Amino acid sequence: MEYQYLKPELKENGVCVLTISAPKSLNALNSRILSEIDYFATNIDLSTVKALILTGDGEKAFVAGADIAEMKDKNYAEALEFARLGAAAFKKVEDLEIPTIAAVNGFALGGGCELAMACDIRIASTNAKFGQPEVGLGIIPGFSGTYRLPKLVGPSYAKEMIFTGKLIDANEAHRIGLVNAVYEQTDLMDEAMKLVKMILKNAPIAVKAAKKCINDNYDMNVDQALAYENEYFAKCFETEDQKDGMAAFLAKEKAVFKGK
Ligand code: CO8
Repeated sequence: MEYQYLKPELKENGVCVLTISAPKSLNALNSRILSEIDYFATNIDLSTVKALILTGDGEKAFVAGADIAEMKDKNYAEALEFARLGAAAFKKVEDLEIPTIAAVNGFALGGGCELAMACDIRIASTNAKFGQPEVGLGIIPGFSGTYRLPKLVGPSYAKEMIFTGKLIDANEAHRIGLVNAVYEQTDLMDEAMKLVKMILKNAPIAVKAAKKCINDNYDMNVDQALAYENEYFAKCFETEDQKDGMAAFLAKEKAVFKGK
């Protein structure tokens, strides 16, 4: 697929910066962009790409939501198809076997907030604004916001955001746990890169296993979740990284992991 709206750039250490670029509509998600995100997540070459930073083009918006102009005349069946397209694409982003950071550089509204929430970690610029304003348009979050927002901030803040449709600023998003940190916009991408580099110093198979446990455990009961974690913990002992990591610690050295 030839990208019209995505700009993937491979940076140092296998870090891919994926920029969503539809600046005339503040990077609003039309069905073509959703298909491109789905294609990107399906076809990403994990032998090359070791981490993903997702951001929006320009200084004003990460993603200002689903494309309202495209949605406005949809009927039930078309809306269902559109919702499923977005939800499936975002689930593929969530399931990527590499760490993903949303660098939220402005408005992250509706589908934009939902896309950020499909990433592992969110950091924001001081001008970022978050919201789920759908009920003000006569709809509800349709790209998994009713599922992921309560997981991140708890049901009470999630309901307040979704029922009121109000926008919150980056500091408030930080306070309620929707973002991990807030930076000046000029520093945002450097900070995202620093965070990724800290993660990439660690054993990649272990980071991947931790991500899988955290993501999958949420929907299990406690016994299943603990057994699942036990299994992934034990599997780490079949890796060279575990042997190298522990040997390096005991030798008072820094491990250099091979990802094997
Ligand atoms: N869709 C389409 N176009 C948009 C969107 C959008 N979500 N957001 C902004 N734009 C366009 C504007 O129409 C405008 O276009 P033009 O220049 O042609 O008039 C351009 O971007 C610039 O926007 P503004 O002039 O409005 O810029 P402001 O700085 O005045 O305001 C805001 C910025 C506050 C971000 C404002 O644009 C806004 O409120 N946008 C809409 C935000 C919103 O409601 N988002 C949620 C959309 S619904 C959604 O995401 C549901 C997801 C699940 C769908 C499931 C479907 C079945």
